[in-house]
Amino acid sequence: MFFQKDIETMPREELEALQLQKLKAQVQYCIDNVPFYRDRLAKAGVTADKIKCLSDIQYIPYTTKEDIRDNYPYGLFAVPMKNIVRIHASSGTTGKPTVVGYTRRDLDVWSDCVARLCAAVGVTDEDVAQISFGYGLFTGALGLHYGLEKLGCAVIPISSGNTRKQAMILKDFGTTVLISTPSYAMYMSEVAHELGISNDELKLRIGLFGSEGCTDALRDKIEQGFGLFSTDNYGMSELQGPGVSGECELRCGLHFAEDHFLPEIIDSATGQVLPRGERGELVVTPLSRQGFPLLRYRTKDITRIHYEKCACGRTHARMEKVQGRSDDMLKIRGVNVFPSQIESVMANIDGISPHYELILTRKNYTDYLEVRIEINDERLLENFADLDRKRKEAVDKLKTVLGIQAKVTLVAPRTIQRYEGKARRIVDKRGEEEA
Ligand code: DLL
Repeated sequence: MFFQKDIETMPREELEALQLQKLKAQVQYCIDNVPFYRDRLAKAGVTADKIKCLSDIQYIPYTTKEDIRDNYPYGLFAVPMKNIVRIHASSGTTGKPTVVGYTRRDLDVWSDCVARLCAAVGVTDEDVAQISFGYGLFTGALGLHYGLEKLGCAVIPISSGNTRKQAMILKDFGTTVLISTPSYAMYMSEVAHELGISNDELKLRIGLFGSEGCTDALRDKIEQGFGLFSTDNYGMSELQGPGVSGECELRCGLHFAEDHFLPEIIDSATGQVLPRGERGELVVTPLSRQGFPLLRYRTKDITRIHYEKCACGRTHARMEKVQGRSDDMLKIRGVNVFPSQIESVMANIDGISPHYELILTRKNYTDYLEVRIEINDERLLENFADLDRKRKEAVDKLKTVLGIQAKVTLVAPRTIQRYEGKARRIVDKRGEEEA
């Protein structure tokens, strides 16, 4: 099913002509309204007139998360605050979030993109959609919310957490579409069954999952657990949130909303654009942004793009499921966590060494983080009260910076392995439960 069929099935030639026209306009818009881009593009010698074909985008410098951070909080906004009607944010590498502003038109485009990916997997105005993403600065919940409303669904804004209540609502409200991370969906299905709720009592038919990766094994388990059709959608707050790309019913890649986003794949080490079909880092230029325009944003997500027309009729390019990241960002319970954030928290606690290990596990399809870190002075081990005070301090500080609860284990000096090359500080055991 289509939400905007003319656009979604537009012949590629027309689509690329539209992209070119929008790209030129966006470059001019950035020069006119964002001092950062005015300087950057002037230094690079780029003007809108110099962009004659889509591949001329290569002359535009990349924008990175650091650029956004350097302009914290509103330095890259292109409109006065009176035209901003919504602000979202995502966690950054230093604990300062990256802040994103939307005009009314940005929200409208956003909800169109989301409505498209929902319609593409068969969601209609007859559906009852339970949104089990956390409402807040995170873009997942409100992004899906407005897209589903635009499609005419009955939206249940339950937010995340309180899983027993989620299960009860699934059953009592006749939820047909579930929106969450895949791991939370899996957990919810187990809780529902523990409560004696069988799939026959549920009306669930579609799962719209995203914000973190989902292996085929987990997807199969969710489908069996809930008896629904599980689909994947991708996005990131800097680019708007969800709605950047999503699977259609054929599940053979995630279609970009290519009239609003121009994707490229680059070699993350050299910054070179890679030929079509090769795997590398995804770079995206939003083409319709008013509040917070970005040119060639480096997502750090690794994927590949296919340009052949899909059997569903859509002409918009498809990206493969995200295969990893070129940086060390971790997604823990849907929250972005950088090991460097943990490092900087620990560096500010007296008596704690810089040697640490992050252990990620998954139980009941929920992620857990344990930070094992050495103390500097063995004598601390003899004083339980002091040791425990330090541990609590670390837990509290991590909670403030990361927004999630972590277990902290303080260990004796020189007990954490040392590496001669690149330290392998992350022990990710989350795949083990799924196997
Ligand atoms: O996770 C936006 C979103 C919300 C997408 C709800 C889909 C559904 P951030 O919190 O900024 O935004 O995190 C963005 O999450 O760079 C990827 O590494 C990862 N990610 C998002 N969707 C997927 C997915 C939202 N479908 C970061 N598969 C991105 C794998 C995903 N990873």
